[in-house]
Amino acid sequence: MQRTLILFKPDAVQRRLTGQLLSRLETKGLKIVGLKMLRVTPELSRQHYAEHVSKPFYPLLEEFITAGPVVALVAEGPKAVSVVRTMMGPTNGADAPPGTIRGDFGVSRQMNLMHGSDSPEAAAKEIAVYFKPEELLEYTSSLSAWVCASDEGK
Ligand code: IDP
Ligand code: MG
Repeated sequence: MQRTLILFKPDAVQRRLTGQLLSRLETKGLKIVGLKMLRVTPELSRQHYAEHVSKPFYPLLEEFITAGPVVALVAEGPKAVSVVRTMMGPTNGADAPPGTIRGDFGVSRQMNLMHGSDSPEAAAKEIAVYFKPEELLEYTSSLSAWVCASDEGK
């Protein structure tokens, strides 16, 4: 069982796609254990995108990610990190295949709607950055029994 950090980026919120994106995650069978709306500050952007801060595209990326509210979520499920990365598709919406979120909703390299942690290690760090422990809810979902077998976790 894994957890991953997801952001619906400002383009997704402004385009009123929050419901559709959340629905895709829920329909896939992921369990939402944390959910909130916030504004990414320049400081948080530098922390979140530390690996990209020195790249030429970073100033525009920071401008974009801080330009409006984001929705932050923690989703839980078997292989949640890779499941969400596969659902999102490649970074550039123009290259992302139909059926992926970036492929179905966008054509941009920057405005690609969604962030998903790229490894379990990154997920642990990012979850701790965006959520306090008490903001992550432990609960039993009665549908879990019909989402995967008992030896795959609930
Ligand atoms: P990822 O979100 O698919 O993991 P990364 O390469 O980690 O992609 O880049 C982080 C974010 O930075 C991307 O999701 C996108 O919003 C933006 N980005 C990545 N590469 C470029 C670029 O070449 N130009 C502009 N923005 C970019
Ligand atoms: Mg990345």
